Amino acid sequence: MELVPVADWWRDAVFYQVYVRSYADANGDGVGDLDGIRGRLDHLVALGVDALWLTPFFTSPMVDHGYDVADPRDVDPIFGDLAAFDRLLAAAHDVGIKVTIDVVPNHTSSQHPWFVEALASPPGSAARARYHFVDGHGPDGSEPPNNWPSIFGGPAWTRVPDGQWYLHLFAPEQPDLNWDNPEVAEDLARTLRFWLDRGVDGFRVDVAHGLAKPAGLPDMHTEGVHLLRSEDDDPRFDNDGVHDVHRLIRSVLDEYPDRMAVGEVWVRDNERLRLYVRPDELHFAFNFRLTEARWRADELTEAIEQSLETVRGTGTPTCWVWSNHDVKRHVSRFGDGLVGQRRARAAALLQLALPGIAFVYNGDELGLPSVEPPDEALTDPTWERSGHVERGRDNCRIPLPWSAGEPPYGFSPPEVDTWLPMPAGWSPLAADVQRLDASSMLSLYRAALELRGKHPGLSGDLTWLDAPAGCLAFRRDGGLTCVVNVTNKPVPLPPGEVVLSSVPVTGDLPGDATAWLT
Ligand code: ISL
Repeated sequence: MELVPVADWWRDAVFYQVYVRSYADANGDGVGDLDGIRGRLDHLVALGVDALWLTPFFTSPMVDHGYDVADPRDVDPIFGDLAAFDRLLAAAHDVGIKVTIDVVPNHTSSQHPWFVEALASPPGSAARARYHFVDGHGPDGSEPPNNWPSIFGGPAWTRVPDGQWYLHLFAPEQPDLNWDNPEVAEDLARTLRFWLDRGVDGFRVDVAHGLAKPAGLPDMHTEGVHLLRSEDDDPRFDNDGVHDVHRLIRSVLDEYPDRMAVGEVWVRDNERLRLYVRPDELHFAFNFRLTEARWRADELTEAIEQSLETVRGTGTPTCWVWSNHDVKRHVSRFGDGLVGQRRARAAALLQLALPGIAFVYNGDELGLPSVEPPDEALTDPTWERSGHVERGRDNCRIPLPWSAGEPPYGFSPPEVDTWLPMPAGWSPLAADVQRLDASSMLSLYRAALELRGKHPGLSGDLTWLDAPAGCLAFRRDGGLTCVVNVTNKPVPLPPGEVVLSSVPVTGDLPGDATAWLT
């Protein structure tokens, strides 16, 4: 057979985000791991995804569950070792699934050797210059250098015994790197090559809009600033220097064929967001508008139009995401219970009919809701940092239920406490239950991904069609029409044959439902 090179495999790929702690636990310690993912690759093959995004599995004290990296070129023992990673990569490639991994260039762990050295070194030293060590304000320097809050709560500055302060946009255990220091760039390039040489297919760049800091570290207005999010006028993020970092990342990736980088860019302005996907920067950027839209036709339409507008003329596809490990799951955002499930089914068919890239967060395919653990079980640093005001993101990180029964539903051995408690009542959501049920969320995802992979109707651009009030309708150039009824009343469908629908359709399209027609 002649091998035809496939251009830009990621352009219409379906990525599956594996939150490594929560996907599958092979060694039975209550925490997911790399061998666990390998052991459950069959689920991903059956689902039909093209690529994985693995959240950080690097050496880490786990203050922010791995987003505090002490060694970016090794595997934390809780997740396995480099050999386990290589085994997973090989196994995924064997079944035709690409593997992309997180890279965390905004900060390190406070236990990274660089930061340990910085603490042991005097103010003004080369070791301190890899981070943002600054003298404080006030006669004795006892006030922080500026008024920035940390994203997780509390100030973004911590004072060290000799009187200097260091910057951490996240937890104090996550000191921000100084991207004006060439050593920082060299080390990132080394990390990228380390994993590229092992064979990874690409990277998800954490806090891709952070990295560069504004000259003089000016104060910000703090009124109306929320934990765990930022607005476009926030000086902590989206500074122009960030683009140098993305050009560096791209230049390294360009040394290797067929690799890509996607940035976690929380920037809402289209013009500003578009800058991240210039030809010598990120291959594509997350667009988070769907995570912020409510289940209303006007908000969904606006989110889609703006997402398409962001990339118009750039040659870059847009990228659709309902949920990830940082936001409340969309089943819950859309109302929980049967209503949330029903809307999430409609949402899945909407997402998978849109042109571009789709990210499925582990558990989306099972229709998992967000579940708040009890206070004493919370682990997100935000809970402590906010003085128990903001519960944080544990609710969307509960381990996956694999088999029917009681917690931990086959995630870990029965007697083991999972790292976050799994709720009662998840038996119907378990993967082995849904696998056998043609009407399950899992079966819907499988059917949609199968069609997406082979149906010519799902190619080309999108054209909006007239739709009844409260509905969305569009046609792909390839000929498939997608109609989403965001109301709770049936609406007539346009002529055509229904090839897939989120609920059974006989005639009209019921409320909170999506149909694909040809
Ligand atoms: O809007 C934000 C700032 O602009 C925040 O949402 C921020 O982008 C986000 O919290 C960054 O998240 C990523 O980096 C964090 C980690 O805790 C998250 O899990 C990760 O997705 C720190 O590494």
